[in-house]
Amino acid sequence: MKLKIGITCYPTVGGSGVIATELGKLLAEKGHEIHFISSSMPFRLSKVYSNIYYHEVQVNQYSVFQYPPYDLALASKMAEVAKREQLDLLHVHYAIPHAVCAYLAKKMTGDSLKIVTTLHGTDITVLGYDPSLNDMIRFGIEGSDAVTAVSESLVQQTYDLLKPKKAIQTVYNFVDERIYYKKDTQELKAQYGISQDEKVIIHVSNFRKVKRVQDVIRSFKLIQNQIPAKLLLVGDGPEISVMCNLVQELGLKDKVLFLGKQDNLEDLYSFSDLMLLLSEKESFGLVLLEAMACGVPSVGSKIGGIPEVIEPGKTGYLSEVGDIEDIAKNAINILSDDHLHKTFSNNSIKRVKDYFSSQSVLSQYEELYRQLVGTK
Ligand code: U5P
Repeated sequence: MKLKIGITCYPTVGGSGVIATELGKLLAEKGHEIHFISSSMPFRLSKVYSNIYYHEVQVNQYSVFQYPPYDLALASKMAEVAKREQLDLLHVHYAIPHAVCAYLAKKMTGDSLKIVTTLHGTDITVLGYDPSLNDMIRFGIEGSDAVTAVSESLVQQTYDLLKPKKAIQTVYNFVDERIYYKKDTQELKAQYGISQDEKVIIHVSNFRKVKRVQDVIRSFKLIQNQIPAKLLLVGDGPEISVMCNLVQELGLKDKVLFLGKQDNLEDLYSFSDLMLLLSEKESFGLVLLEAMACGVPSVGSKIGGIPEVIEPGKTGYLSEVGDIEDIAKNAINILSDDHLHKTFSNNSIKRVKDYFSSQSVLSQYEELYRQLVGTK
């Protein structure tokens, strides 16, 4: 059964945009017709697919409006595309505003269009606490035909916070194993001026406060006291200059490399020895999964969806948020024992294959679509 699927996401760098785009590509490879409906081109859609279409949402600024009506422009674009292309369903990523826009589009097109909403985190963990948005998020969830969330923890948090009368199913994030696997990138390691005997610790994020990059830097300080190591900080965001100052202050300038935003992260993961993700809120932690797929063990905080990704004592360790000493102890444990490191590395690759493979996640979404649309 081949379906016509509209996909809406925030196409900026971030886990939800990556997953929405990767899912669209995988669905297209299975023969489904995919229509991305968003304000700009999803960022990882870098080549031409004959069955992927892109419909840009344009927001006009009329003088009668004090604010550009993005939500309404998106809803009418969804309705227009759904009608013209005879879409079977809209799969939207983020409840606010996308699920609500999809609901409007459904009502505008005669009610037969199905809506699948995937919750990625911020819509619940941040917006869910805003009483002025609470009812709207719940409305978006309850107005969807099916709702998924990227971790058990996010499902639970959604029920606790919003108490929606709707079943929410966990469908984990995934990585494309054709891209994320361990390659020989030792040459690249040398180009960064990192010597063979130095361990490489990597952190990838959007450098927002919630990621607690200061904990990455402070625990690295303790780690490099005991083990020759370099820290790669990848990504960009509001905290970057604060972090540059901290590195300077701690005398780590020669050991911390700020790489900014990067593509082809698999090349960097491939010569890394440890991933640190020490956020205070994280609904999943896609970068952990990407690193694991490249054989990198990890230390993460014991919050949100991270304990569903890292298997403590097998693929890495969990520490309490902000417990720098424990984080450093766990990191040193992995980095100082080659045998343990190898075991964790192999276990990481296996865990991704067993629980987060693209094909198994793709099948779960396809099954969900089939249940909604029936057999055509
Ligand atoms: N990302 C990049 N380049 C960067 C920083 C992040 O491609 O410089 C990607 C990560 O690879 C990941 C996503 O897929 O953005 C961030 O996921 P999350 O931290 O929002 O879960």
